[in-house]
Amino acid sequence: MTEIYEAIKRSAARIKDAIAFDDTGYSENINSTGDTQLKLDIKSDLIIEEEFAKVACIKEIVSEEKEGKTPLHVEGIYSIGYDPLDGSSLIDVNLSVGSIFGIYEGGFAGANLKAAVYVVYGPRVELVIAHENVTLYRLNQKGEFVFIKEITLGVKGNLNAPGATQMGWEPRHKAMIDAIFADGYRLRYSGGMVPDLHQILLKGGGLFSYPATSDVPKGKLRMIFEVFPFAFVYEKAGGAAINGKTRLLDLTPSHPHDTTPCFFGSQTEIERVKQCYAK
Ligand code: FBP
Repeated sequence: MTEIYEAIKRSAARIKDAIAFDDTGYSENINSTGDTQLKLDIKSDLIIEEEFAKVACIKEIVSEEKEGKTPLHVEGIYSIGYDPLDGSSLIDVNLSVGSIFGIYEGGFAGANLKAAVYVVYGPRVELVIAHENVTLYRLNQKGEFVFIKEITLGVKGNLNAPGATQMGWEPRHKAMIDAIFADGYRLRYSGGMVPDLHQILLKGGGLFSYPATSDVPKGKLRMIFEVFPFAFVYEKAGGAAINGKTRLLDLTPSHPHDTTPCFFGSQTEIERVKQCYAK
C-alpha cells in the first residue's frame, strides 16, 4: 500500500505544477459522461497513469476521465478508481480543487475499499490518507509531504454545504436544509467537493449534501471515483455517509460511471438526513 501512497504523492507534486503553469483551456475531447475535458483533466489523468504503471501491486485502474478499466499488472492485487482533478472547472477562477483515489481489493464495490486518499490543491497542497485512521499531510518547500495531524470528526458540527440545483430539490430536502440553517449552521459551499468536504472534516463537522433532484434523479457524483472514497474517509474519522437511507459503502455500482445521491457528515447531521428521507 505504501508504494501506492508514494505514487499519489509524486502525482500530486506534478499536478500542482501543471495547475500553476499550464493552459486551463478546454480540449476537443468529451469524456464518457459527456463533459468536455479540460486540458488539465487529460494531463492529470496521464500523470497518474504514468505513476501507477510503476507500482507492481496495482492490478487495474479506472478513471473518471476514461470509459473503462485499464489493466496494469496481472500479479497486482489492488484496483484503483480515481478522479484526477475534481472540480477542475474552478481552476480558471482560482478556487481550490482536488484529486480523489479509492483503493479497492476484489473489485469496485463500496465494501471492497481498503484505503482512500485525496489531495487538495489550494493555497497549500495537502494530502489525506484514510486507512486505519485519517491522517493529514502537507507539501513542504523540499517537495515532501510531512505529517501534520490525525483527523477526527465531532459528533455534531456547524457547517452546511448544500449541493445540487435548488429548484430541483424535493420539498422535504429543502425543508431539512432550511431547518439546519435556522439552527445557526453556516453556509460553506464552493462547488468543489474536495475542498468542501475537507473544510467540514478539519472544522469539526457538519453536513455536505448532493441529493437526487428532478433534473438529476440519480445524483451527480460518481460512486467509484468520488463518493466511496469520501464515505470511507468520513467513516474512519468518526462520521457517517449515506444516500438518504442506505450506508454508501454498502452500495455496488453496475457501471464504472454510476452516480448516487450522497450525504456526508457528523453523526448528528446524518441522523437528521435519515429522519428526513424516512418520510
Ligand atoms: P467534476 O468531477 O466533473 O468536476 O464534478 C464534480 C463536482 O464539481 C464536485 O466537485 C462538486 O461538488 C459538484 O460537481 C458541483 O456540482 P454543481 O455545480 O451542480 O453544484
